[in-house]
Amino acid sequence: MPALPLVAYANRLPVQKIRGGWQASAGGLVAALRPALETRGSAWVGWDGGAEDMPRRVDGLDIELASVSLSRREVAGYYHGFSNSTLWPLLHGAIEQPVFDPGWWQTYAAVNERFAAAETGRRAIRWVHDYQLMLVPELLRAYGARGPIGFFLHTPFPPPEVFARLPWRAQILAGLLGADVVSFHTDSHRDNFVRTCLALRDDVEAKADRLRLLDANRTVITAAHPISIDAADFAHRASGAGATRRLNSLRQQFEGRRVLLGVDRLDYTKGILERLRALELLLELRRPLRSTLAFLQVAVPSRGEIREYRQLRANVEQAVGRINGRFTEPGHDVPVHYLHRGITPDRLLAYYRLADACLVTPLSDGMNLVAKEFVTAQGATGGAGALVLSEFTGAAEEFRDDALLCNPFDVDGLAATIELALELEDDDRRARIQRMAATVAENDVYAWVERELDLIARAGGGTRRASGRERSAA
Ligand code: ADQ
Repeated sequence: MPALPLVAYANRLPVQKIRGGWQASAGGLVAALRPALETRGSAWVGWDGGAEDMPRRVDGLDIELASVSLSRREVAGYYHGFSNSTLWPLLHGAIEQPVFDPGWWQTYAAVNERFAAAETGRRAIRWVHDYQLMLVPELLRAYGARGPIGFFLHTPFPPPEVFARLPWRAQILAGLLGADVVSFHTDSHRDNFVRTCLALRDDVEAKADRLRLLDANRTVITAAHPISIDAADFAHRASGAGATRRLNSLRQQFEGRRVLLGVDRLDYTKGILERLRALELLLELRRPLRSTLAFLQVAVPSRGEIREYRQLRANVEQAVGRINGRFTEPGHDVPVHYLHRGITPDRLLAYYRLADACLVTPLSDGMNLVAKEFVTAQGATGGAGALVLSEFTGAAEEFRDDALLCNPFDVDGLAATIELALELEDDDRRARIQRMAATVAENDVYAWVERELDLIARAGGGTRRASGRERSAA
């Protein structure tokens, strides 16, 4: 692990408000970065989320918080606007129409400048996260920040002909190419990025994992490092008393029914409507399943400020009502159990253990951690659940051999795959789960952090660990 301090950049700071103060938030990225950050006197730059009393330090978290405050107008333009209504749909292959608004773009650029200016003093490894901050790498370089710069994109990167629609494509590419390392979850996202750079810029040459910027006389390394979860902790909690207690009562509630599970943020990329249509078709074709199957969909409220998300919620609720209206037998349970809310970690673990099959069917998804959580929870407890997994998730690259892959746009095909998931022999399903759980355990989130930071530290030039040869290559 490299020894320079680390400055992380992400949209939000890694803390949440509790009664009487602040504490480290429970999110996966925070937990994953914490060991690397806390051992080196490090900092995290992020939006304060509107809090007026954000402290510089929080008890129990040895990280300096460099907060960026945003006005309501900035939140509207930078966050709801350009990040979530322009870049998010564009990066997911324009499955919803991206909105191109010059005012949002200007606000996004101005807010990215504020993030970049927040912390430039010390020599450090700078690790910038995700689509909200795509201009930050170049800005850091322009502001003279010392030390190597890495960027990790948590979403997919689309093919050049889709990215090329963005009126500010040149600026976004220049922003990213300010980094020494630009990383993605998968080779196909990385290849799309490399092809886009070659198509849209005439000063770039590509050789293996290196992009040579001829005018700037610099090299940018591209990488594919799939993110993961804290597998050991997840496995431990999955078999813990809290999850087991909840599982026992769920087993009683769902007695006599096989359970299909969906767990997602309520987002149009996640393919929830397509999943419901496939279930509807299955119940239409296979009458006996109407009284022996339950579909449990947990949908975490998300981005309700944006019209497409409100529309999605209405469409999902309409579909759930339609399916339950069509297939509920009087006196029996409904086929679709729909929870529009977040749930506690133990409850989530109990659902993962309960499920006969988990339906992870996004239309497009950078990685999808739900798939990794499901196989880990099942694997740790001897489960024999099946994973139905969209081809269009990053996770499909790692689980290609053992998940039941599907094309979520093909409703008939998806219905058939769900049926197959229910029909596989238990031994076969258990063996598949064990192999997928082993893959996650071998490549956990700490391995991901280490691979990323090692590469950034070596690539950036001027760090203590970089050899002369590597420095001249960079
Ligand atoms: P997301 O789009 O948010 O992440 P995902 O990777 O599935 O998608 O992570 C969702 C997380 O939220 C999981 O850890 C899950 O347990 C949790 N969660 C979901 N529903 C919940 C509920 N009802 N209650 C409580 N917790 C719930 C983005 C990208 C992904 C990429 C990640 C990480 O879109 O492609 O995998 O970042 O890089």
